[in-house]
Amino acid sequence: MTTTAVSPLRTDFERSVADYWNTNRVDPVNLRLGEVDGLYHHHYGVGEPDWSVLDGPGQGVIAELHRLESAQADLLLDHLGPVQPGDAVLDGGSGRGGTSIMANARFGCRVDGVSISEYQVDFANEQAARRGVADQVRFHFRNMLASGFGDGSRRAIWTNETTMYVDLFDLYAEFARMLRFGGRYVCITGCANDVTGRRAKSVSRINEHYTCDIHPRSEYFKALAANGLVPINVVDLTAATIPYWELRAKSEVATGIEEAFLTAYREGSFHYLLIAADRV
Ligand code: GPP
Ligand code: MG
Repeated sequence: MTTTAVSPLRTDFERSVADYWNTNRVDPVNLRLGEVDGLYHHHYGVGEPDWSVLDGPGQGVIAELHRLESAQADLLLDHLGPVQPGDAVLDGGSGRGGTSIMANARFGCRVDGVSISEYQVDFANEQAARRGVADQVRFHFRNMLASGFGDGSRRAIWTNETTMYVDLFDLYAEFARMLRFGGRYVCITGCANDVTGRRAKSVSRINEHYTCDIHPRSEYFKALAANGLVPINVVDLTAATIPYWELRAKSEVATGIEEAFLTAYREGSFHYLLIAADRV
């Protein structure tokens, strides 16, 4: 594990977030899916499920949920652009490492992941070592708001469902500093609908469940524009993620948060969005 001399946890809020991820270790919805092929994700899924898995043993449902989550990470990577083996990229809020390991497998690039959960950093480094890619994929106990990588050092940066933990203006200032000119930023996130979603109960429930603070959609575009990040693609993935939640609600690893997501997406108070932007 790589640590910085000064703790990356700067506020009580950050300490409570780190505490959530450090202590929430027995999470079958993430561990059992990860055990399918050793890619451990902390994000949701997209695409049409094979509903026939519901007629078979529970393991079939687990494998199908995992396939949809890996499809989500693949979709994110599709938007990163032509990353080359010599490039360095950054995973902001890298969790147990799934997206980072997939990025290295696809592009052969150097990947750094940062997380404020020491447990997650250790877990993810173990996965990289197990796969024999620890020299190319490294996870660090650092705060993505001040991760310390060099100016212009990154060909691409992504956040896979992690931006609801931070101030977007601070985050994109830091990302803009590290991205080289023409570098790509890709975000997948859940965000509140400015039109109808700011005070939706279902969104509040999600915030409470994960100790996060979901931003309105508008905040993303304001913060990107303020930091020289120009959107090239915006994809509303809401319809593509609803079936994942429907399948998850029927699975043996449902956590109880499924109905809140389904309600929020169906009532339109909440969107699942992919945003790709270029550093200019
Ligand atoms: C967690 O994924 C993801 C978040 C905490 C971000 C919140 C996402 C939104 C779109 C609002 P996870 O895989 O750890 O969650 P779970 O344990 O429920 O599968
Ligand atoms: Mg999960």
